[in-house]
Amino acid sequence: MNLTGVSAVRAPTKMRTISQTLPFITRCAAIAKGFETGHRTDFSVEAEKAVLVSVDLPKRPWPTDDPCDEIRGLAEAAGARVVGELTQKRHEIHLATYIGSGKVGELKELVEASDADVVIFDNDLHPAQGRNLEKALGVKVLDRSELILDIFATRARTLESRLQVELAQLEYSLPRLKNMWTHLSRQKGGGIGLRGPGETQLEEDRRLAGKRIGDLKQKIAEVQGRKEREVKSRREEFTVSLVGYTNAGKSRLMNTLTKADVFVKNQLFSTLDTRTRQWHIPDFGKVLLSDTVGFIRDLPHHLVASFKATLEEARQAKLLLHVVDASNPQAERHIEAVNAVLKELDCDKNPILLVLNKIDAVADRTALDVLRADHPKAVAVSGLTGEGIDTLTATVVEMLSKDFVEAEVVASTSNGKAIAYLNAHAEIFRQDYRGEEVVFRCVLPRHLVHHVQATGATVTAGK
Ligand SMILES: Nc1nc2c(ncn2[C@@H]2O[C@H](COP(=O)(O)OP(=O)(O)OP(=O)(O)O)[C@@H](O)[C@H]2O)c(=O)[nH]1
Ligand SMILES: [Mg+2]
Repeated sequence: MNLTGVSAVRAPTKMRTISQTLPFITRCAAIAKGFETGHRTDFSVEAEKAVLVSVDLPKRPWPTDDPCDEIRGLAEAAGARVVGELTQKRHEIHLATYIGSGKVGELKELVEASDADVVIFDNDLHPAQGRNLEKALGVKVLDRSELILDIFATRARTLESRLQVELAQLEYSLPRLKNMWTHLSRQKGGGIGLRGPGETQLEEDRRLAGKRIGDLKQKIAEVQGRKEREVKSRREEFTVSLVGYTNAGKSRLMNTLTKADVFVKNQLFSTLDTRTRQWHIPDFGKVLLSDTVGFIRDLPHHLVASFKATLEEARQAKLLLHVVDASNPQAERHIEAVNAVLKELDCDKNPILLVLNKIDAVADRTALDVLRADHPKAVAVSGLTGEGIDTLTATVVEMLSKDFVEAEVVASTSNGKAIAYLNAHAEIFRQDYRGEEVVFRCVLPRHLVHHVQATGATVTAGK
């Protein structure tokens, strides 16, 4: 059988191992919650056989000649085994089923032939479309946002990220409740204007879901407040955040720079929680480096909103290192997608240094030259081999140093506060005693000048 656009069945992919501890608890909670509220929270695809569908639309064209590349990575990251793929180019979506009826027939054949348990769309479906497709295909149908939410749900480890994911999932599901119950009440013979059981249930579900959303928002606000205070307390430090597309190599770079041992894996969304480590730069000092959650194109909006607390470090960082996998043919698109999320998070005003990573793995040197030409200020490195790390370090120092001032500070010898402050935050070249006074010649972070002045010391800049 030769089905147009259907790729050969792929070899089985490896099963998820890292998320096997938490998902069970998370899922039980999700299922219990779904049971309580009557809405579908089972986005899970772990260990399921999946058929992928990608639709090319004028507004959302395929980025590569392998249209399922990214959704395949996502499905595998969620633990699914990809058993088939189907693609279609359309001018506009089919209102009822997203893809045309002929294609639905083809998809059904593929699902049956491959004995698939789930169909995953690379596009976002309207709830009614998902439902119609499920009816026609006889298997669970998920869209891209649901899949991303599932990955986040199974990877969330800290209380903070679990709260954030639950909120995103609930907010995603809430507008879908109505459709679901309208559908059921129609099945039960209820009609417009009739307050059938579905309608009562819908109200009850909405109330429960709304209450839970309120509780979650309050808890997240508490976490966010704590986090903001914690991050602000580090404002006297040099804070640098690694941001970038998922799988760009942020965690590997963090390990290379700080000799840390954070989790690195060739899969999408390995990191969900921000980790901060000290990075000692010789002749400069201590920098606090944070590794953050990766971004992806079309990241579900609710997820971005709820992950603001996790990204607080990035929001308040003095410098962002935007890491991009330069060996990926989609590097330029990844840069655009990351910039869009940074904008949404209000991080785009922070100084940003683009880091072209994985240069050891670049097969097409011309593509790298194009990237370099388009981003002349970018630094090319390999987190794996260490190539370019010295240049990266020097550039970071240069960018952070812009915020420095050479100064002469005069303090009373009894001003222990000023002396301790300078010892902690300044690079001191000379220290002379003049009677009751001590004179420091030092380099001081510009934003700390007023803190030194507040101790009663006199600061004369530019000496
Ligand atoms: N060849 C090569 N591979 C690299 C390099 N840096 C990272 N990798 C690999 O790329 C994969 C992803 O690396 P991570 O550091 O986990 O990527 P990440 O950006 O933290 O990914 P998420 O946390 O999922 O967003 C791993 O298999 C790494 O070993 C590099 O410089 N060269
Ligand atoms: Mg990571």
